[in-house]
Amino acid sequence: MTHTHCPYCSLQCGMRLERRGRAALEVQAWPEFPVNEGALCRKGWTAAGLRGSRERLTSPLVRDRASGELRAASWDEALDLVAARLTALRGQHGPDSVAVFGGGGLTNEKAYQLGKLARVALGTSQIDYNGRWCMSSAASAANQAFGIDRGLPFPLADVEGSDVLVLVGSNLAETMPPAARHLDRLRERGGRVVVVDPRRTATAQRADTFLQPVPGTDLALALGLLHLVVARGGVDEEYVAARTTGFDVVRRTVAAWWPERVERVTGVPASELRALADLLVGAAKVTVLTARGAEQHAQGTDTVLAWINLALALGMPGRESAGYGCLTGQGNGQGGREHGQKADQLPGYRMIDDPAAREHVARVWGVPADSLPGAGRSAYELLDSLGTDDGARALLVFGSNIVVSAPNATHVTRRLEALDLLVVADLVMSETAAMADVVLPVTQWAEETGTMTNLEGRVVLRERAVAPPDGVWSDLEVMAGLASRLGSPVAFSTDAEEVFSELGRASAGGRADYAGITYDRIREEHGVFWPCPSAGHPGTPRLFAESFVTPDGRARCVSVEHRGPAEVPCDDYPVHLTTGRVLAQYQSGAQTRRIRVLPDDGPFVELHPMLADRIGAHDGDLVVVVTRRGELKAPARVVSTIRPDTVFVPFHWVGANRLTNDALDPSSRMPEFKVCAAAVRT
Ligand SMILES: Nc1nc2c(c(=O)[nH]1)N[C@H]1C(S)=C(S)[C@@H](COP(=O)(O)OP(=O)(O)OC[C@H]3O[C@@H](n4cnc5c(=O)[nH]c(N)nc54)[C@H](O)[C@@H]3O)O[C@H]1N2
Ligand SMILES: Nc1nc2c(c(=O)[nH]1)N[C@H]1C(S)=C(S)[C@@H](COP(=O)(O)OP(=O)(O)OC[C@H]3O[C@@H](n4cnc5c(=O)[nH]c(N)nc54)[C@H](O)[C@@H]3O)O[C@H]1N2
Ligand code: SF4
Ligand SMILES: [Mo]
Repeated sequence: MTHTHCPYCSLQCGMRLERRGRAALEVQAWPEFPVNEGALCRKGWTAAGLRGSRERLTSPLVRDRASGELRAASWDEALDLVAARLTALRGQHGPDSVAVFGGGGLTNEKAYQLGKLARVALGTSQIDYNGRWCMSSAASAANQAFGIDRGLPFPLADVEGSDVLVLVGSNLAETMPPAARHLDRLRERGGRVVVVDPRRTATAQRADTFLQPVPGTDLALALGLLHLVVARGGVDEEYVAARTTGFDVVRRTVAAWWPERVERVTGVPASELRALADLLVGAAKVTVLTARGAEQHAQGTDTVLAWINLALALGMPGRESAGYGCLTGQGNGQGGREHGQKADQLPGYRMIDDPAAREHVARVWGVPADSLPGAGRSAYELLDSLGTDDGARALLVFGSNIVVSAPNATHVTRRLEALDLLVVADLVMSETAAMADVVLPVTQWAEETGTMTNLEGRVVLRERAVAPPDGVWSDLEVMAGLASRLGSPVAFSTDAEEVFSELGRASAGGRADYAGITYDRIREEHGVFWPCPSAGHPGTPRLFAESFVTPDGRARCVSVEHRGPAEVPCDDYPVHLTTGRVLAQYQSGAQTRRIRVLPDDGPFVELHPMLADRIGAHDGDLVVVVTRRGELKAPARVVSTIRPDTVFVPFHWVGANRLTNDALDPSSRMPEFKVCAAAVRT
């Protein structure tokens, strides 16, 4: 019996794994683990299904030059080949000709080691990861406003104590189902749940108040709410004066956002806005949580800043059971952004252009600080530059299925085709692995040990429960094998606990300080919250009670204006397209589409009966969605729960991202996954 955590989302639900026979595993409840109290969603209960799957990769594969097909190879052959080709490219075109792409599903140890592989063994600045497409706008906003980016600055269960919980662009009833019980308990206590979503989702059905804005207008909505809070005298002036700076400018900005103007932009009736503002002003404890619906926009950072301003004006952040938080998405979406796989970062959430940070990390790594490269390109910009004159010519992918999940995916796939060398480490033959020149089969979750940091900043331990299939290596072994073949000046450990203790030293003194966390402490304490700077430190479940992490300890109110989406509907593309998730599938589907008991019906187009009528489509008919970038044919799902001017397509299958817009947020570099202009026809 092994205590571990789910292989999928950021809730990192605790579960127990029981061995059945030689290799089979059975998932069982772990009721004592506080985050999910024994509950799991369908994906969690069925997670062991991929272990027995014939679709697991069990041998390295190398593309045969003559036939163009992938063929089995030994580990030595595959790694020697990769190292030789990377060395040749670096010799000819310099270190930035090799790029690395990571993922928020990787353990902390892997994410840390991947950053080190890039900076030390390859010397490249070109590393980024899929978290850029996830919560990066919220990260950018939280860093500006609070001086720190820990998605939730409090344990998730704290929301149960709120009087009003506002969920902006989160469908947690489908994306983290065990978390939905907090909504029910909050309401049993007499609290109110508010959901803001262009679709009346399963989450909205659990809400007291539902606002249904036009996609891409949450910023205007927040400005309008703050306008009304100011007008009603609802600003906590004492808190604003003592704990924030910059509110005067914000107050002036929102003066221009009267309810009728907001209604014109957002489609939310002024009466609903006024009712919500009254609810907020009358509440002692308000929590605002954003997720991808609000964040995955070219104005995602400013949108989050606007909602943070609202929370600050109401005097909430730092108060018990109140404040602002972001619902991070991937299993290690939080830890994955702290330890150096992001283009501009070193471990411990240190910035790569900070000389003191470079000195500290270089000392831990045993290399000179001036040997470390500077900041590289963000995820989409990195992919967009592949194979161009100043872009990389080789790409190593660990933990992302880019072909399915990147925006404007047809273009990105062409950039991958333009590479001299594509190397993919994966568990299965993902759509991206299928394009690779070299495929490296790696262990998964139950077959290896490592830590994850959940959406609350709680560092948890996944323990190995079963031996991996023959022929499969861990990512740490792959990285060590590559580093030595590349002539790395320092050794790379393959032992997760050893890597974790090195990571602790590298993070010491940084914003995300893990120095006091050990595997034993995690086992004993049901996880440890960072920052945890020393062995005797209890960890930090709650931040901001006394001060924020800015130089003067005050939160920054940053004045922002609504710009609207990069593409607005026109005669040719008259509706809004938005994208997202369904309960039974995870991300690009690489893992969950291979679990037979999970429904896998392919993409669909959700549209309102009025729109269906206008184009002459019935439920189940094939319809075509067209944008400036591509088209997708899929069955119509006619539902009255979506706005009549909006269509929704899940992104778990190839197709949705052929449609999406690669417009980027200027600060976070987040692509605009959640809105573009589209036409839909039969
Ligand atoms: N089942 C399942 N669960 C998952 C995942 C998965 O793939 N499948 N992935 C995990 C990951 S990595 C993430 S990031 C999280 C994501 O978790 P969520 O953010 O909850 O998921 P999404 O479905 O992407 O988007 C949430 C909602 O945003 C709405 N939305 C679309 N456009 C807008 C808009 O302009 N404004 C507002 N307010 N809402 C809008 C959509 O209708 C959708 O209901 O889920 C995690 N959990
Ligand atoms: N249209 C649209 N597109 C989106 C989004 C959206 O809402 N709409 N959401 C975006 C978001 S929030 C996210 S997070 C991304 C996610 O999109 P992806 O980055 O594609 O995420 P996954 O499907 O989880 O891909 C992980 C891949 O790594 C493999 N893998 C799993 N664990 C490991 C491991 O430990 N090591 C290695 N080497 N491989 C592993 C899996 O088998 C899989 O092939 O998609 C983004 N794309
Ligand atoms: S909610 Fe997330 S972590 Fe929990 S069982 Fe489902 S996928 Fe796994
Ligand atoms: Mo995500």
